[in-house]
Amino acid sequence: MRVPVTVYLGLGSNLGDRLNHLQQAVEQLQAHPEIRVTRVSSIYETVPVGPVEQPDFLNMVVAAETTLSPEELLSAVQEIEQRLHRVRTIRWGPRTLDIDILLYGERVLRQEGLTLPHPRMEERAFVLIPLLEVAGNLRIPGSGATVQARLEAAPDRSGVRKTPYRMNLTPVVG
Ligand code: A4P
Ligand code: MG
Repeated sequence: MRVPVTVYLGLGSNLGDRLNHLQQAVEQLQAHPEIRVTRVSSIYETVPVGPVEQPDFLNMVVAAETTLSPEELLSAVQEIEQRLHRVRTIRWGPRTLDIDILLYGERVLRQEGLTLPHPRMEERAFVLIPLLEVAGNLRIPGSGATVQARLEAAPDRSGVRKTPYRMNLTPVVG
């Protein structure tokens, strides 16, 4: 038996029914036998960061417990992205659903196709603000910085606005 690890996932959508995409993603994560979603952040409307001009995002962070390995978790979230018909045209471009693994316990990893912590999370307020809500002011493995300290330096803070939307977190039965 593997011991469950606490992970944080960043969710984003900026195409179609954005709220519904986030809701379905959380439901599908919860439905996975080896993933238990424990907390969900508020939902934020955020100005796109990066070189591509595109519509505003809805972003949120979920905390979960999982017995999957980092690689298995990446496959699981990519499968959910596929199921929600993610259209992946250009890198950093618009998408129905993006799920990033932000943190996998204390793990620091740099391998082909998977970097932990997520390589760009420490400079992104659209990740750090919802992360602070569900994780508190934890230290980010590797850099050792707190979420709050990174947030104070994040250039896109003014582009992140809390919405009144709330995600329903349906408890797992059994
Ligand atoms: N990959 C490596 N490490 C990870 C990880 N920790 N979690 C690899 C997830 N994936 C990881 O990602 C490309 C590859 O990254 C994957 O195949 C995986 O093996 P992708 O999701 O296919 O492509 P992408 O998302 O277009 O590129 P990328 O580099 O992941 O972009 P980001 O960093 O996710 O940024 N602005 C706002 N306001 N809100 C957003 O959500 N998102 C992006 C995308 C840009 N601007 C944004 C937002
Ligand atoms: Mg991504």
